Amino acid sequence: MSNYVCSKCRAPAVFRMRHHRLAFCQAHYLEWFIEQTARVIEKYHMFTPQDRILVAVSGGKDSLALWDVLWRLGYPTDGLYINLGINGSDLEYSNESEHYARAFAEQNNLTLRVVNVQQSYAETIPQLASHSQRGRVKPCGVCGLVKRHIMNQVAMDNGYSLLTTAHNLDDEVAVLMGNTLTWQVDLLQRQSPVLPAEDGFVRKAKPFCRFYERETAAYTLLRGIPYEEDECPYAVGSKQLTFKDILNKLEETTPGIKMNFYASFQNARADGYFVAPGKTTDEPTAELRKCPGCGQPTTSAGLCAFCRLVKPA
Ligand code: Q46
Ligand code: ZN
Ligand code: ZN
Repeated sequence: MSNYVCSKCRAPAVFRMRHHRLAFCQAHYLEWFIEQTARVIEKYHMFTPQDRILVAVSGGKDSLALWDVLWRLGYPTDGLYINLGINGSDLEYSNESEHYARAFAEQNNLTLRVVNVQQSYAETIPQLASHSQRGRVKPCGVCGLVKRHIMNQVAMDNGYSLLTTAHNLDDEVAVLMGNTLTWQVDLLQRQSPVLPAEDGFVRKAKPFCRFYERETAAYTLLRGIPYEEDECPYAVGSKQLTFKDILNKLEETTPGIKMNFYASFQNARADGYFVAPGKTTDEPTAELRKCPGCGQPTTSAGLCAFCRLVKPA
């Protein structure tokens, strides 16, 4: 890296981005990263300082970086940490992650809301998954369902106008690849950097959707934010990671291909390529009803999938 100099001040660079043809020293990288986030927020009309923002925080590098950048930009934010109860003898993944989320909030004098799945619903995610999985090994489907439900519920119950998540470009293109391979038009239609609020659903935004994973990691490291370095044990061998590997190989030979894939897709989406007849781009394709159990919107005729899965503790 010492061969490169900062594009702004000519000091030795600590981080280089080939696809942008930029390299930065520590101070100018942190500055650039915050400016780029502000640009994305503006470009997609994500939110304004008048919003009350709930940041989904996992204790990992991306979500803590997002919370850090948003408060530095002056947005009013609270964090939400969901303890999934994924704790084993080798790795107390959920408890360790909670520790990092709490430490960050404390250090920066920010409010963190914590929902403990086991305390609220009597069972951990692996336990909930074990009797609803029909032989599947990974609890990720159940985990995703529970997290989406809790995030929306906490946001709606506490008057937040917006939920932000720290999905980065690598996450987005891996999902895009999966949805494209199976040609899930309804999911493609809704894979947007920002989803407007609709009856019972809070507005959602992904301010990091145009950052490569290594860029968000560099921000967290250069800012010196302690975070949970271990991955969730259930992430190993996931389809998402396989897609990420393939896309990383493509990126090595063609720098910028991930950004191109994502940006071209967003242009096509904005041009209405994935719109069902008679719909606008952000409308759900299926009709929604109110769940009689929790009040959240659902496509089911009776209880929603979450209420069928859990019983309050
Ligand atoms: S936390 Fe949950 Fe992920 Fe772990 S169990 Fe799967 S979905 S891998 S983002
Ligand atoms: Zn510099
Ligand atoms: Zn419900």
